[in-house]
Amino acid sequence: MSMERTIVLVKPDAIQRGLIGEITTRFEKKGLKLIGLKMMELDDVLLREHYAHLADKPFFESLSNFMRSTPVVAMCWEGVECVNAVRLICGITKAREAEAGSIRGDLAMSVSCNVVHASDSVENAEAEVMRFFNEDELHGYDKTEYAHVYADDELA
Ligand code: IDP
Ligand code: MG
Repeated sequence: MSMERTIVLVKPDAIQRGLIGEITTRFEKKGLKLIGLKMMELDDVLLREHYAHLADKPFFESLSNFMRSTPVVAMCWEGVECVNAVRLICGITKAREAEAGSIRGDLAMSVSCNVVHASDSVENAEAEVMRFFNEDELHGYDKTEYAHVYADDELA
């Protein structure tokens, strides 16, 4: 089983609505390890790269404006196969149809203002870790809780 890293962004709607703590708590309670955390402003160049798969969509401009409307909180989480686990915790893009219990399912109603971003594959997660964090902003430490979150063979 592979130890993975993934990126979560707390989006401007969540910043405005005071949901940073609520969102962070869900990943902490899941048993994930926080290895990077910062508030940052996203610029056009970064957003064009980050949302390259949406560049020709009619909503790209408003998405970009939305993502630049406040700073975001960027987090890097680590855990066994955590890329998929974090996506499940976030829920599907269209928040009003997202499963109850997920962050989007519980906290949002919109397709665009859906409170969080999460990396969607192991490959994209690694690229996004590099995109949002410098190496010296990622912290290695022994999370003693791991002994209770995982069985020994899952950590081997
Ligand atoms: P994801 O965030 O669930 O991975 P993506 O398809 O990668 O979804 O889209 C990135 C972000 O672009 C969404 O989270 C949302 O904020 C915005 N977005 C996606 N589709 C639409 C749309 O149809 N209308 C408006 N905004 C959209
Ligand atoms: Mg996406």
